[in-house]
Amino acid sequence: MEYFVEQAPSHLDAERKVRAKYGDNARIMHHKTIRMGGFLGMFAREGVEVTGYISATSARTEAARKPADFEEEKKKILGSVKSEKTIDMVLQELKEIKDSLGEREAQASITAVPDSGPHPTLSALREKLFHNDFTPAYVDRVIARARSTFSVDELENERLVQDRVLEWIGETIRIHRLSSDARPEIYVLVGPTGVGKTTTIAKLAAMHAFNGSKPRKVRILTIDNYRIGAKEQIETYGNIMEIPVASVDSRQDMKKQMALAADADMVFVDTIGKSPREYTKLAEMNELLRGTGGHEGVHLAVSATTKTADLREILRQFEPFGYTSVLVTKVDETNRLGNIISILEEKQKPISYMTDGQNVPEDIHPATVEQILLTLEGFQVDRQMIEDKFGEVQRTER
Ligand SMILES: Nc1nc2c(ncn2[C@@H]2O[C@H](COP(=O)(O)OP(=O)(O)OP(=O)(O)O)[C@@H](O)[C@H]2O)c(=O)[nH]1
Ligand SMILES: [Mg+2]
Repeated sequence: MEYFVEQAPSHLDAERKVRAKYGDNARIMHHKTIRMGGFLGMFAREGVEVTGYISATSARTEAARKPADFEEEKKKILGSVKSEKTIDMVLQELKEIKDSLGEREAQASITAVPDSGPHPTLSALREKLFHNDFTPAYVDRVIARARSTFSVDELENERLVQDRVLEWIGETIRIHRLSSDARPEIYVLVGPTGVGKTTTIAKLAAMHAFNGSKPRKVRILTIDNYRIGAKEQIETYGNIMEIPVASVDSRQDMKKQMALAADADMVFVDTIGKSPREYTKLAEMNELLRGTGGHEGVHLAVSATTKTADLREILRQFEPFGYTSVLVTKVDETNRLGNIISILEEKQKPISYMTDGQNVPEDIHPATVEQILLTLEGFQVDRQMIEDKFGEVQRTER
């Protein structure tokens, strides 16, 4: 079997290149993102490398051609043989060959189930999904579903296809809303270093403390006493917003502070940024957080700019905290949320809030399916349709 490896700037270009070079029998098995061009590692651009093989489905045409050739061969052979006996033997042999050719033809017609390659609408869809950083497994599932859902005529209607696909993507997004009856309601934010936890805690505290006609009595706790300036950072926000801030450094201390905050409606807890690989420190912090009375209110902050593999790792390493939702920060720094959508679906985790800037308290919004779909590049989102489908039924977890 003949194999090939081709590189191109995009998936669509790679598919076109393969079709042009190897024809319709080329089958792409694997694709990966690579760095192309550049000099000494600089100025390299992102591209894709596809690997595949040339399918043998052309056997069908070969087999179809054989019966005609067979008659010619028969004439030639019969013309060259002398005795009757020899002719009988040759005829028998020819019959056997003919039977075996018939089998091959039947076989070829089975293996050559019409596979005219991907429809252009599906190729374009695949390209758009990859462009938005959806994982290969997610893309394959969407394409397989599209292939089995749409007729050839429907595939000609790109708008219809993309509207349905947006609905499918929307169905994979789960939304979490704060709806605890506990008083005070506790919101602990854990996550890797520098994702924006402290800034987000300040935004959340402000959002609820100055909630128009329904202001809530809010407290902030921080367990980050170790790094220079960390405590001051959250205290500065607290002072400006006139929200009390206290620091905690042990499980007992946490219990004490929780008792002191018994009159509050909500307690927001900022934590120390931890690399998901600092297992011991993560365990210590987990122990300290138990002083809040449980895991109910733990949420994980991840940055929208995190690489897919790292995202998967972070969600796994913070699992012992029993986080109930994921809060996505720095959405303003990327236009590609496909990796977030794919990994949250993979891990079956809901999303609660999204932050999109450094301004406190403005740059935070409760996540909605519509808002997430609107970030996708290359898709025209029919807001009314999405609102009708997902507006009311924002699934909640807890
Ligand atoms: N662009 C952008 N920057 C943000 C956002 N949220 C926070 N930041 C910035 O990210 C940087 C880190 O924010 P912090 O709130 O200190 O992050 P942290 O997770 O508390 O960091 P550690 O406590 O060190 O783990 C700051 O410069 C913030 O202004 C956001 O939504 N968008
Ligand atoms: Mg911090």
